[in-house]
Amino acid sequence: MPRYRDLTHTARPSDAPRVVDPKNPIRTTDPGALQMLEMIKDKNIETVYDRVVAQQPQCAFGYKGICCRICIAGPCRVKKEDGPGSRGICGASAYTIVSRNIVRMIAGGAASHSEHARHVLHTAHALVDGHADDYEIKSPAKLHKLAEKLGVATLDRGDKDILRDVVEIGYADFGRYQDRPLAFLDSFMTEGRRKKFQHTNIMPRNIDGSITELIAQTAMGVDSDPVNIIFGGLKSALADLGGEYIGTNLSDVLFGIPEPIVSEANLGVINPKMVNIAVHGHNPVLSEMVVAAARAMKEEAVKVGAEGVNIVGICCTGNELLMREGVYLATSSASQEMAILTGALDAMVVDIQCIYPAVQTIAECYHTKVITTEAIMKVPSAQHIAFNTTTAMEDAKKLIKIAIEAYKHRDPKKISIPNEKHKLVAGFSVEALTEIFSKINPERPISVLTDAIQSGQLKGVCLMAGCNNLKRAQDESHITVLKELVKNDVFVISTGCSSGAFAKFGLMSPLAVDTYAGEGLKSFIQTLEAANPQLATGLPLVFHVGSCVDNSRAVDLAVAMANELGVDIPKVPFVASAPEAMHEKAVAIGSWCVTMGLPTHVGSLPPVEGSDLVYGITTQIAHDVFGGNFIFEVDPVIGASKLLDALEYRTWKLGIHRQTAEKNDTAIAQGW
Ligand code: BF8
Ligand code: SF4
Repeated sequence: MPRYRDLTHTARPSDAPRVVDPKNPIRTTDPGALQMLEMIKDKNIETVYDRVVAQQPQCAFGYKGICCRICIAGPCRVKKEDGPGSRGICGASAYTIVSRNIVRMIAGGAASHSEHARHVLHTAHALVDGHADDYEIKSPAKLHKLAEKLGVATLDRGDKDILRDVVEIGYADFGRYQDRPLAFLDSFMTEGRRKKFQHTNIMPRNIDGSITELIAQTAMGVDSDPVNIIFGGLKSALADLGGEYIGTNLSDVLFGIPEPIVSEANLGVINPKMVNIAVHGHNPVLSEMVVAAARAMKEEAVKVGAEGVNIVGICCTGNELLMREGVYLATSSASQEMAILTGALDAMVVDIQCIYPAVQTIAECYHTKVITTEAIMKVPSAQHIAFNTTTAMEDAKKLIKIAIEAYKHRDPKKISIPNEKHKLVAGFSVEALTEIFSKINPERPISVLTDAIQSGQLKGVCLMAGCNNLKRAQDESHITVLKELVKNDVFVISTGCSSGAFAKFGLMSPLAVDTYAGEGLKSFIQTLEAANPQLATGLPLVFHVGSCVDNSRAVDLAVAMANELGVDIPKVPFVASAPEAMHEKAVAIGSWCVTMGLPTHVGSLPPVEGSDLVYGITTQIAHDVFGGNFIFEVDPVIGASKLLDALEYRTWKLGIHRQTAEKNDTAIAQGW
């Protein structure tokens, strides 16, 4: 059972307002977006900040998860405590309806992440088959490491041969029918987690089958047992993690393992003197090519009077390129429309996921071309250029040409770029972090982190992840949770739009360490810097580990810490937080975080409050079974305090168990 130091804190959220200022359209704290809103205030331009206000109040049945639309006898709503109104037409109870709805969100998330992974896999497959000449194996080291984990022979073999076998295993992971675990997932698991997943029967054997099974399990008239439904959901959540693992690792093989890199973030990175192209979405397969094409086409931009081509990123495509290429991050999820409103964005090239259809509506008031590139992602009126890995560079050049042409049609009167931008240091793959730690302890690099926690210098590690959700002002919860954690000496790693928030606010900079880090964290970072003089840039307050699929990197770190400490993940002082979760992908990630044994804070309530049973399973019983649990808390200060309690409890218990093991000369206790 989770325990909180403040006795007024319970597994239920505080009574902080669920939707802050429901009528206030200034629903952002991002300084770049705020400047933009000021610039357009008399222009009658509709943005996401207006639409979220227009949607208030939102449907309470949907909010609590007690509206069922799974068959067309419905929609059915749970309207009463008892009697016929307390169930759907088929007799489904609140707990059935709530659990079915939430696990279908996990299926959506798993499908999204794995679709991304499948594309990277197809690209690697095309490369080994000789149909993707514009790509290469940029990191043979990563390939060899991955092959070793997957049991693929490497001795006296060419890299393409090795990659072919790795790709085959990846494809098998999508559709395996033999009773064997998903290979990519199994390859990095701790022994304790492996046993737990087998024992609870949630170890997936494939990705596609887990998702399909879950949709079938939750169809009208199939499973009505909420516990069984939730366990089905957790199997898909683990399939989601397997997909993320494929995505991250193969992207590293094809595009390189991220290393510390300097860049800048917020709307001020849009350069009025250059052809500006925003790449938006998630998939590095396309955007890496756009970056390469832009470098090659500088002269064509100069011919139309620009100084060159400036690629800027939005959302996780932005994170992928920031991590590996140092490409500027223009903005993140909720403020994506703002990039077009600068009047200086010549094209927005999108791939998949988190792209508001509204970008096209806004682009029509400007010269900006929105270009979709994937068969499953089109927007009415936007131009579609099918992107093909076989003709990748040619396709990317076509996109740049469209942007250069659009540049000629800019309206100078409409250009207004916020002057907001901040320096940052990103690129902290687990390999990069390990390298930094190894300068202090080359034999056991991760002990540098775990020793700092056990000595009390650090309180633990927190993964901060997730989206924007405008029920509260954009980025406010990300920033507040981060400040509370670092003030209390937590080593924070971040992904996705959480990273976006920190980058845009200047908190991903070495300069922020002095201002915001507690004494323990500050001295820890200073020790790392002193041991790593080659990192001329210094180290940031918060360590960017990548895009949303790169949450798998956080698991790699948690596993490495567990192995170093000789325990399973539920005993490691490691927590997660998604202060502004929005997407189905976030529901899938949060669910596998809990299943992997992490206390996981979510700052926007998912639709589970309609069933006390489901709420109790996710926030309390999950802790007994898996060692991780959800902490649903909308107030970011209270959310952070609950995370700190979870870290403190773990460190205390770990210390007690270590002392006892040393005293009695036994192995460390594994219970949590
Ligand atoms: O995949 S954090 S809003 S961009 S879903 Fe989307 Fe959420 Fe951003 Fe990245 Ni992740
Ligand atoms: Fe209503 Fe049952 Fe159909 Fe859901 S499955 S819409 S509760 S009849």
